[in-house]
Amino acid sequence: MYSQGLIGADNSTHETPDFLEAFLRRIDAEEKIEPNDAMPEGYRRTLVRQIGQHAHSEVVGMLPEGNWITRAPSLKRKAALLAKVQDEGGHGLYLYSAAETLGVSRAQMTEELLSGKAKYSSIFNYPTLSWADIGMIGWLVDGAAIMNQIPLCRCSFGPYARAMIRVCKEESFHQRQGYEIVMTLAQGTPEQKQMAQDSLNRWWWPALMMFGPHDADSQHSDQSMAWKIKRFTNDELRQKFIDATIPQAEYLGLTVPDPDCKWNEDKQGYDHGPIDWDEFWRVVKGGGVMNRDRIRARKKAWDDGAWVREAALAHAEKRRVRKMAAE
Ligand code: BYC
Repeated sequence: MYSQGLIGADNSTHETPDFLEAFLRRIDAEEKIEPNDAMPEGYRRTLVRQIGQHAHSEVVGMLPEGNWITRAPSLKRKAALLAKVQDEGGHGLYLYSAAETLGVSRAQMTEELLSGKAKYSSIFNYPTLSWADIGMIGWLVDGAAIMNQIPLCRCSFGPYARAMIRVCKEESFHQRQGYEIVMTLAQGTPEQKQMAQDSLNRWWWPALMMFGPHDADSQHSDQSMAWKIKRFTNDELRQKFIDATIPQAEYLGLTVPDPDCKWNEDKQGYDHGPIDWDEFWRVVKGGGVMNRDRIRARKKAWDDGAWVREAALAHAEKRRVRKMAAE
């Protein structure tokens, strides 16, 4: 379908109606847009915002799980958790690189994160209070991330879509290791099962919030769908996640903390109770339990890493000068 009427016309001189129409024709023909292609400024800005926030989420997401590396209950669990946290760091790097192809530097993106201008996923502002939370993050948080990211493998912007293919493969392993941790607890002693249930009670609603506001309140969805950056709306993905996850909870013998969650024969999916959007916006705007800690940790990491960046630049400069002298 030709998605007329949703083009983000900008004041840029090259954004003539002919240019914008030709751009949308490429999108509608499922052509990938590459970094050096001409693109509307709004398309570029939307991608920088989303990919940058996605990268920040991966890196900030290392913190709640990193908190448990020294306290993992066995060597096997520690090794798997270490590898998972390292994978998340790698995802952040692919994503920062994808955003850099759009003309924004990693330093700029980091500055926006540290100043509070750029967001990161609300989910990482909740604390990890027990070992069960590590299982719950893998099962629910990576599960929600996969539901959101599989369609991003078909995003119209080539570098983002390609980065997502590898990310999704790794997230799928993360989801399974999380589910296995929760299964072990759910099949363990009554205290272990209770620990898993308590953790599910705390993480269920924040996991549903990861998909973003209801469609009616989503500022960017219509335009992002027209540009094929997003392929499904926030509510569509949230529904798919609920439908996939409730049978998994039933298999574990755990119950989601939502008395209104029931199978609806007519829609062939589960209904759910109201989401506390006041809590969501409070957390997104910095009022969650862990917001300050997370930003403080990222600022410390950035400041502590200054000497590495300086040394790498000095080394690159030295090589450049030597190469020039040799030519
Ligand atoms: N948290 O118009 P909307 C992971 C913001 S990490 C915070 O619907 P859009 C993992 C939104 O940014 C997975 N903010 O926006 C890592 C916008 O504000 P701005 C992270 C949120 O962009 C470690 C405003 O609300 N995944 O996998 O069309 C361990 C209005 O929203 C949230 C991604 O980042 C939120 N939950 O849709 C384990 C996926 N939701 O920007 C796992 C890529 C909304 O105007 N991102 N906002 O200031 C996306 O798919 C989309 O950006 C979203 C939001 C679906 C999140």
